[in-house]
Order: sequence, then structure tokens, then C-alpha cells
Amino acid sequence: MNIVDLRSDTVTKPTPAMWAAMANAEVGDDVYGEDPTVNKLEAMAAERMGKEAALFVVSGTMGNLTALLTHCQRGDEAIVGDKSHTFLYEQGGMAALGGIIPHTVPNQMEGTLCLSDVRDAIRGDDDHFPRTRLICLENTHNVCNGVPLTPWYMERISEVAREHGLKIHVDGARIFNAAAALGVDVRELVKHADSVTFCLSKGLCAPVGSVLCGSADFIKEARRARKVLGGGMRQAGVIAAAGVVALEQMTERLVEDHARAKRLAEGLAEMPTVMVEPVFTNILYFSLAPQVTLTAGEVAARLREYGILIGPRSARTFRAVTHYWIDDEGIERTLKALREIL
Ligand code: TLP
Repeated sequence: MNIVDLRSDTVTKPTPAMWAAMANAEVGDDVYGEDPTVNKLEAMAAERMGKEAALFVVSGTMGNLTALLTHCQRGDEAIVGDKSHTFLYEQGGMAALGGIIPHTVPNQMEGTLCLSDVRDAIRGDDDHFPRTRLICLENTHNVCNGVPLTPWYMERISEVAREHGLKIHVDGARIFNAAAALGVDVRELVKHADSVTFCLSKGLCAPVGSVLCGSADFIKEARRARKVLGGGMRQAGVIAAAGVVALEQMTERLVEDHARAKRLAEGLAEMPTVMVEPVFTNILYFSLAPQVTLTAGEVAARLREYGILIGPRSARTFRAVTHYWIDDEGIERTLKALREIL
């Protein structure tokens, strides 16, 4: 049976073109800066983001931590959304490893931080306080229904940042989904950011890797931070080759994943047994209606018998994520299975 794996877009396996590129990759020692495929990927990534330079890292988590360590010193403060991946799902790495204090501000439903909340969170010049250095944003916002942050918002928040001499880092794990959903060039979304991490290993299907982009000076420092984290790789061209294919072939098609997430949401909305959250990109949250006696865990276990994997997020809620390896048939099978189970 074909498995329909909707747990995350991180489950995506490489495409045939990626396997071929990896098998034939030209490699060298990247710590010496001599891996031509890594160099090519970094140049392509910088160009796509409209930044001067880029750094290939193992994961989104490493990209965000590397950025934080580069922007901030120990004892500095970073403003982060209370529902951000960086705050919730990265083990508090900024504090644990970098001595950076996360100052949380509530994430609004549209994934943004209220400008007035951010202003209030910025510390004044006073010996009692840590120094605020950085604002972290997430685009698309995973927990906030995969919503994209708009160029308009980015411009407004950047005004606040500039007023106070702060830097902006964007966790753009799914920034190409944001660009596809908004119909804008990705550069428009990050032109006011000082750094951005994007992931190759999610909807873009590469097996490993993320890229951190920023100014040449910033990336030079970030390369040191990556090294101390153990992220200096050697013949990394083997995996970077898949990243090159990801950038060449996989960004434009993300709209297909969004259309399938929408179709899934429409099908679910017709069922009296579930309640669906709004869908903006490839991430869809839904929950069980009050009359359903099964828990989300029990429903997920039943779905598994149908060859369908969906992650329960709590006792009553689920997250489903569409991606390259989910086709129309997979969506219809999921809807049919849920109708039968519920
Ligand atoms: N997200 C994963 C889980 O960790 C929740 C997922 O399945 O969605 N930023 C954002 C916005 C992310 O969603 C993720 C991964 C990361 C960073 C971390 O990327 P990796 O897993 O490469 O460290």
C-alpha cells in the first residue's frame, strides 16, 4: 500500500533528479572553502534571497542558532514570537548555548508580532536591563496555520527595528511557500531582514540542509559560529547537490501543495465531525468536533491502518502538511478514511 504521509513536509524523500545530482556531485573540503557544489549552492541561495552571501548548514535549527549567535553576544536579548519554532521547538538553544535571552511577544493569528508589543519589549538604556539586539520572525508561520507574513508587514516591523538599531532575523524555513502563496518574489519578503534561514529539506525535498543568508560580513562571522557548533562539513557537495536541484526545480511547484491543502480543507469542512482552521499554504490544522468520542491519538492510529499518517498535535487536534509526495489520490483517500473512521 502507498503510504500517504501528511505528518510533515520534512518527510519528503529526494526526487529522481536529486539522486542523480548527488551521485554525480563534484566535491571538495568545504571547511577549506573548496567544495564547488557547496559554493554553487551558496551563491544560488544568496542570489535568490537578494543577499550578498550564504552559508550551507545542516538544519533549520542550526541555521537559526548560527544566526542568533552571530547577531547577539551573551546576555543580549532577542525578541521572539511565543509560538515561534525558535522559541518552542529548538530546545531554547539560544539561551542554552548562546546565553541569549528570548523575550517573548504574543504571536498574532496572522503570524505577526504586534508592532506596539515589540516597541514595549525593547529595553531602554539602563544598567538593570539586558540589551535588545534582534527581532526574530517566522515566515511562513508553522503554528499559526502556516500563514505567510506579507512584504507590507516586513516593511512596518523593519521601521521599528531601524528606529531602535535592532537587527531582524527571519526563520524562513518555508519562505518559498510564503512567496508562492503571496505571488511575490522571495526577495520582497526578506529585503528588510538582516539574515534569513531557509530549508531545503522541507517542501523542496532535499534530504538534508538549510541555508543562512545575509551580508558578506555577517556570513563570515556566521561561518565561525557554525564551526563551533560542529557544523563545518567536508565533502558536503554530496548533499548540496540536491539543494541545487531544489532551488532549480522545486520552488515554483509549491502552489500545487497549497492547492492540495485547500482541497483537503474543503473536504474536511463538509464533515460535521471535524472543525478546520483556515489554510494559507501547505499546513492545515483541524480538530475533532465535540460529539466525537475518539481522541486524536486514536484517530491517528486508525488512519495508520489505512496507510495514512497524520500527526496529532493534542488530544483533539491534528496537523496535516502537504508536499511533493502527496498527490490528489492521497488527499481523496485521506478524506474517505476520515469519513469512515468518524
Ligand atoms: N519544523 C518541524 C518540527 O520541528 C516541528 C516540522 O515538522 O514542521 N523553523 C520552522 C518554522 C520549522 O517548522 C522547523 C522544523 C525548523 C525551523 C527546524 O528545521 P530543522 O528540522 O531542519 O532543524
